[in-house]
Amino acid sequence: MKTIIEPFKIKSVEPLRFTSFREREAILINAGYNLFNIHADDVLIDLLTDSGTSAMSANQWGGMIEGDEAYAGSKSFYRLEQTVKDLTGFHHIIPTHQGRAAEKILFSIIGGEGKIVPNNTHFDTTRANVEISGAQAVDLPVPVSLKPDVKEDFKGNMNLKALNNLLGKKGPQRIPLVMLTVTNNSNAGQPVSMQNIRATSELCRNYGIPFFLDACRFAENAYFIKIREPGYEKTSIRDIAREMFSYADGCTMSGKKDGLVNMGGFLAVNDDELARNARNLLVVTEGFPTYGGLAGHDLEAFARGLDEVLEEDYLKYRVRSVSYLGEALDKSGVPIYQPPGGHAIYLDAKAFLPHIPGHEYPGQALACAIYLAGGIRTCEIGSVMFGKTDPHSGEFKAARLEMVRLAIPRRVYTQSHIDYVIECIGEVFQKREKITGMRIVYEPPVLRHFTARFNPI
Ligand code: P71
Repeated sequence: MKTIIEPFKIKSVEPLRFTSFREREAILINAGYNLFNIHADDVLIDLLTDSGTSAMSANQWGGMIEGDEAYAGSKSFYRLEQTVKDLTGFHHIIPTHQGRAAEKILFSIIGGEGKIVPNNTHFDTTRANVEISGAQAVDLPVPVSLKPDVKEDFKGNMNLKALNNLLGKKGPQRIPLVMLTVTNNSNAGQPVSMQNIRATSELCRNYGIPFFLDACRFAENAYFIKIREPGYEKTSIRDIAREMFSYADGCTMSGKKDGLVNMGGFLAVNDDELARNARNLLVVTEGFPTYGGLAGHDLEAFARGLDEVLEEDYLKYRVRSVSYLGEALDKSGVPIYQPPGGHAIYLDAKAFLPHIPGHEYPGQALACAIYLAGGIRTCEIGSVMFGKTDPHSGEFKAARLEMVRLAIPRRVYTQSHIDYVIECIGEVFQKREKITGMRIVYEPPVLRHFTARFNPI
């Protein structure tokens, strides 16, 4: 059969609430045109993020009941620890409540003034945690990643030439670690090839610099390697993932993505002293080293999720259903970042709204227009998230790309939900000339996209 179906059936359902166009107009005004401020109840299809929004399996829910709530030495922790060790081969597994807590601990130890951290592309929280330590976060994506309409297999790759230059110039004194984000979320969820992971690792080794993965979406990345990279067609996803981790000295992980859980994360490292320092910080901010910031039932569900996510039927459905959305939008003429990523479709807001300049935030304008048209919540990944306005001179620095992300929660929406999204965005595209830009009327000092407020121009 050619039809790829959801490889699950639905046991428990959650009703959706419909709102009218009029209601949504008022909701947007109240929210200061920031979709993070909208009550989830007022959202019909929520594509804000794929983070922590997965539907858990019956097996995971069963595990929640069995979760061991011991303060120290929980059985569920040891189960998670073993699962992660089997998968990654790392020596020390340090649980945290989510990915950014692992980042905070890692960069508090190895970051600091004068340090530089290269990454294929930092995601927002990673960048914030590097910068808050006093260090500088440097993005080194491959040049083709800046071309939304060029279809290539591994547009998430690290720019090895640029990395080599930087490592040669600054060396291990200034660069405490190199990170590679798989898949590359800020670059449209594009995968990184095994060849690129291996080469990045080798470069780091030559300079004596530790190499870490930001592993949030490691399973989706492994699946892309399987279907796109010669030589991996017959390798199991687990073995591909193991090989990916084998090149690294550690990783940060948000379990809220490919861990298939609503809360959870970890920091994994090989270095004994780094692990000791991390656990010392952990007890102050997160909790005892056998639970981090998590309940026993979270640890249990996380361990089970990390096994389930490696199932090939699941990953085939996952990647195929995301590209189904991308292909349909493309057919309607809607400009998307090509090719479709693993967890999301990214609309190219610059091409969608060529009449809105960068400093009027075309991505934010488009995200609001989509909510207004059909109650669909998306996320701007452009100059609101990654641009900057100098507080003194008022000078505006744009992000490299202006995008709106349609992130697909795992195992949550069916094909007809996605068909509704396709129809709605097609309609917005027909009426795109009417959409106007946005002005920021309030912004906080860091991670402004979460709480900024806007007005249409
Ligand atoms: C995503 C998120 C969560 C998020 C962040 C900002 C705005 C909206 C939603 C989180 C990531 C990530 C990567 C590559 C680390 C984190 C932090 N992504 N690295 O994509 O994508 O993990 O959320 O568990 O703290 O929607 P955390």
